[in-house]
Order: sequence, then structure tokens, then C-alpha cells
Amino acid sequence: MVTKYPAEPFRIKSIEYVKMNTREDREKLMKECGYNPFFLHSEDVYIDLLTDSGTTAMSDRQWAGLMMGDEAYAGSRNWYHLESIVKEYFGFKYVVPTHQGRGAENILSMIAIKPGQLVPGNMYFTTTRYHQEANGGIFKDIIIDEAHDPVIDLPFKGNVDLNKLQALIDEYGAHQIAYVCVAITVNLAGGQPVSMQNLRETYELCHKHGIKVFIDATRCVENAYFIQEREPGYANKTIKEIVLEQFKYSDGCTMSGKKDCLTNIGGFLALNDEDMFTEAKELVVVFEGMPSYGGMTGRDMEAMAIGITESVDQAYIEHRIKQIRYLGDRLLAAGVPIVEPIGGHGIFLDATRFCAHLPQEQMPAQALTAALYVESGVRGVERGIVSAGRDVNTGKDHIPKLETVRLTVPRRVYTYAHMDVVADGCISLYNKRETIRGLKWVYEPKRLRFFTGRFEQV
Ligand code: PLI
Repeated sequence: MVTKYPAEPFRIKSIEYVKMNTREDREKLMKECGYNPFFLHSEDVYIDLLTDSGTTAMSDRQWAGLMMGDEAYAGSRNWYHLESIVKEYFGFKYVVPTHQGRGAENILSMIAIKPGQLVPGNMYFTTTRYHQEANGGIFKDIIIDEAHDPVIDLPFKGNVDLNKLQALIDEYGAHQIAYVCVAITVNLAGGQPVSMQNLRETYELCHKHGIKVFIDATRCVENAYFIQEREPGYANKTIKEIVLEQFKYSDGCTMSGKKDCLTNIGGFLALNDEDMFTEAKELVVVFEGMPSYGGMTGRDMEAMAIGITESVDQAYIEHRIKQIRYLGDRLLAAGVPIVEPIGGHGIFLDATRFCAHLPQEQMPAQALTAALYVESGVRGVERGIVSAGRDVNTGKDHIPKLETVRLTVPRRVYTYAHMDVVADGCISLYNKRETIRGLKWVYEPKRLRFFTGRFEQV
């Protein structure tokens, strides 16, 4: 049965209390942490929507799996379990475990990029682009133009623009392209999905020119749900079948297990090329650990193997997507500007329209994130000019068209009542939005500056 907002498909077996502090507390705390909510103690946060990464509530089966951890330095049985599950669900020949997604990005960038080569991708992601650039790659954005516009409503707003990709091949030559990175879904576009047709066409174009395609699989189950919901021919396929088909149109993937694998830590690189696999195994021992654990404990690997099997459950993924849609629908009904259509892992407040009185150099999304915490005890995260960082060559700020605050919903953690609290907080702040003050830098880190930067009010 298709329900607009299905109830939680689980019952709660263990709980963690949260507390609401006072507005005066929150004003003081936000000033002390330099208007960067990454510095807040999580105990001072009432509803934590900073990220959906590693914040999942594990199931009883996963907790039971932890007790099955084989903590041998080499050859842990949990590794063989995880390896077989990844092969079955993702369809690749080889798997290299890593401590989390960026560990896999580091290894892939080291083995696949020659200095000066381009790495086209459907919008940048912070850690992904960092590793590409650190290995001499040049990121090129090939997402469709509409993805940079918060109000255009398209079913697959994360799609690769094949004309942009073709133009890069024509201008630079295929040999100058290290590989194409396709993220499913696209995080910073608002969790927007990529269609199966677009995955297929991107792969066909690349292979015609001998270019490899690597998928950023971080939210591949959410992407599969949107394909099932929206793409002709997929309504009767299972999520497991759709997930598997997505990877047919690629040569490998990087995975942050902390999202769609339903675990608190872990990741992997999976691929089909034997030579690349050999090189990746040589590097994993340098940066992560043995090729049979890659920075994870045996129990983490067991939890991840079980998490992957649970993630393709229809009731789970439908509730997840629709719970987020509930929050977005409430905001839209109250006139609060958000990125549309509502995507897979959170709601993105459109800070450009929300804080129309602030110029982008005063970092409206950072200011809005701070103000929302003070207003409601809800922690979101800036995904705008601060996250975009500086151009490695010119040193100038990247100026993203999307200036957003991401309210990222952890998996299986919060209820619809929590979503109401978040919506009420956003709406009451929107009604006094002119009171939000802009920010300026006090300390700007050289790398991934959004994590540890500090600000003060203008
Ligand atoms: O946080 P990691 O190292 O496990 O994964 C890095 C990473 C890669 N790709 C994508 C699309 C991500 O979203 C991602 C991590 N995302 C975080 C931490 C987030 O808050 O969105």
C-alpha cells in the first residue's frame, strides 16, 4: 500500500534521552563556538540534523552482529562476510575495505589520477574534490544546469549533462580525463537522484572513449528508491535489483558505509579491474590497515554486512524518504524557501531567499545555521560558500549558486513528532528572518574549512 507519510516500520527497543536547554544557553554557546555548530557538544543539541553520516540507529540484528566480531589482525570472518555481501549487492569483482568513504576516495584518487588530468563529476563534494585535487586532478562540474537552481522541479535533478561531458572530451581529449565520478544521489544539490537512463548513457559515452566511470555510492539506496518511484519500467522492481543495476553502468565505486550501509563507521572501494585492485591493496595497507579490515574492527564489518541487507528493505527506505518529505512539505506549506524537489537525505533551506537581506560574502547559510540552533536547539549544517572553499590555483572563494542549510535526517533515529519540532523552529525563525546577522571569518583553515572555521557577527 502506498501511504503519503508511512509510520515508522520499527518499534523502539532502546532509547537515548535528549534535553532542551534555554535560549540564553544557546546564544552563549553559539558565540563561544565561533558560530560554527561543528564545535557544539552534542549534548547541547536537542535535534541533531548536522549529518546523516554515522548517525544511524542500528537494528537489534546489527547489535547482535557486533558480538560476532572476529578481531583477528588478518583474515577476520566478518571481512569474508562483508566482502560476499558487497559482491552480491553491488556486483563488483573486488572489494577493498576502508575506515570510511574518504579513505576509499584517497586510494581511488591516488591510483586513477595523473597530475593535470580532469575529473568530471555531477557537482563537487567536499572530501571527494579534496582528494582529487590533492592528487593533481582538476574537478569539472558536469551536472545539468538545473541542479544549481533551487526552484526548478525535475524528477532526476542530479543527472549528468552529457553535452558538458562530450564538450570536455572534445576540448581536452579522452586521455586527459582520469575518470568520471557520478554521485548517486547528489549530496550538495539537495540529495537529488540520477536516473538509470542517465547512468546508462553516461557509461556508454565514457566507454566509447575508453574512460572509466566510478560511482560515489554513498546514498545509492536512496537513489534506487527514486528510480523505483519515478522512472518508467522500475515500479515493479525491488530496491535490491535497482541498486545492483545502477552499478552495471560503472567500473567501480567508493562507498561511505556511514550512510546507506546503516552503520556508524566504515567504507569500501569496489572495482572490476584486477590491476587497479592490486594497486589499491598495496595502498590500503599504508593508509588504512590490512586488506581484510581497512581500518574497521571485525564487529564494524559485521554490522555493515547486516546493514547492507537491511538497507534495501522496501518499508525501511519508503519511510525514510517520506519522513523527510513530510518535513519539507510542512516547510513549503508555510512558505519557507527550500530546495525543490525534496531530495533523499535531508531538507535544504535556501539561505539566499531565507536571508535575502544578507550578501553572500556575509555567509548567509552559516549565519542561518547558527540562528536556527539559537531559535530551536536544532543543529543543521552550512552547505554554501563556506563549504565550497577556495580555488586551489587562484586562492579565490568558490562562489556556489546554491547557498543552503542542510537539515540532514539520521536514519531510523527520529520520529514525525521530531520533524514537527524542526518545522516549527524553521517557521518561527522565518517569520523574523531580518534579525539574522551576517558573519565574517575569525579563523579560516586551509583545508575543508567548514569543519573547523570560526566566525563572528558583522
Ligand atoms: O564521511 P566519509 O568519509 O565516510 O564519506 C565521504 C563522503 C563521500 N561522498 C559523499 C557524497 C558524502 O556525502 C560523503 C560524506 N558526507 C558527509 C560527512 C556529510 O555530512 O554529508
